[in-house]
Amino acid sequence: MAMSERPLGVLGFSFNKGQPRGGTEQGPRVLRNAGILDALERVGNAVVDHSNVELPNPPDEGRDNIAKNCRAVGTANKKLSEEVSRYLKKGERLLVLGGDHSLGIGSIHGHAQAQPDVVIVWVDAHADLNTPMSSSSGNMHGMPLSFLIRELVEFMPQTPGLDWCKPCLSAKDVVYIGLRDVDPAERLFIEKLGITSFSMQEVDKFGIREVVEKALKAVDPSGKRPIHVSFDVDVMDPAHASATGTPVPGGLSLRESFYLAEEIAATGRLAVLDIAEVNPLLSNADGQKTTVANAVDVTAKFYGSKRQGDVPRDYVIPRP
Ligand code: 4U7
Ligand code: MN
Ligand code: MN
Ligand code: MN
Repeated sequence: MAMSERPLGVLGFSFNKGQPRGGTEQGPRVLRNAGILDALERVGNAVVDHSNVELPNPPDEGRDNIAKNCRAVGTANKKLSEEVSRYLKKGERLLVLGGDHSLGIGSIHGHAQAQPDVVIVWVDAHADLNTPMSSSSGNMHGMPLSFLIRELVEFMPQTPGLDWCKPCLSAKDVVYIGLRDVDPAERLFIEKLGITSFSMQEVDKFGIREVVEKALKAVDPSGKRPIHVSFDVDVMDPAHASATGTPVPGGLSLRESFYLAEEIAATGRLAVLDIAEVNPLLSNADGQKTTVANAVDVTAKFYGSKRQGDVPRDYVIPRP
């Protein structure tokens, strides 16, 4: 079945322990309340809401590890990985609503179990490639890719809660779009491993159109492999997404975000989309509203909503 005809499963990942601020656990609720399911159905997707992933009780952490809350992050993501791979194997596409971006661990790990030839488009102001040892914050939302990329094993310590997570990606399967706040070790890893990356500087230089084209070519010249987009809302400029934990000035405009999503939709190969780091407890009332509304609108573009206008399946022109 063509990818875009598969049912679209929606999984909430109500989780905040990959970073220090409360609120990201409310991401799935505020996105659903803002009508995300309806927006997806309107443009012809067969949406199946699997509700939120049931998370195990958070284990005792102790103070023995540099990756903060690693047991909670590990056990929650193990569950997410299992659910993602189960629904994909049933033939669904999946939308994962975060939750903080540590969800990349479970979402991508699960995806790779079901579709080993997956390619990753990481859309973020940050590279999220710190190892527990290179991280200056200890926050695991800044580390997910380090647990997934094979070439990094020699830099990875044993991390309690994450023993189940065996790296499942090659560096060449990953491409970044939107970077503008990258730590020294992350920059070195990107260079040493040859990860393709389009920072905001390249967006300025080439324009979003060429960046998206080059990014997809780099990661899959054949244009045949399933795509996993991990979209951190902080990739958008804080003018459009201020209700998030680590906003960085100088980000994607709403139009660039829409264009990126429309082009990914046009590939017909989007298998999993993560929407991460919406935090409705940050910013102000206006910022919260626009962040959630923009996240919903961008998500709809990833699944076929168009700026030229949509005609819902059951629409009938009113007659006198
Ligand atoms: B997000 C940071 F140091 N790199 O590791 C870190 F700048 O999921 C930020 O992209 C990580 O929002 C941001 O803590 C993680 C920091
Ligand atoms: Mn980020
Ligand atoms: Mn991120
Ligand atoms: Mn962030």
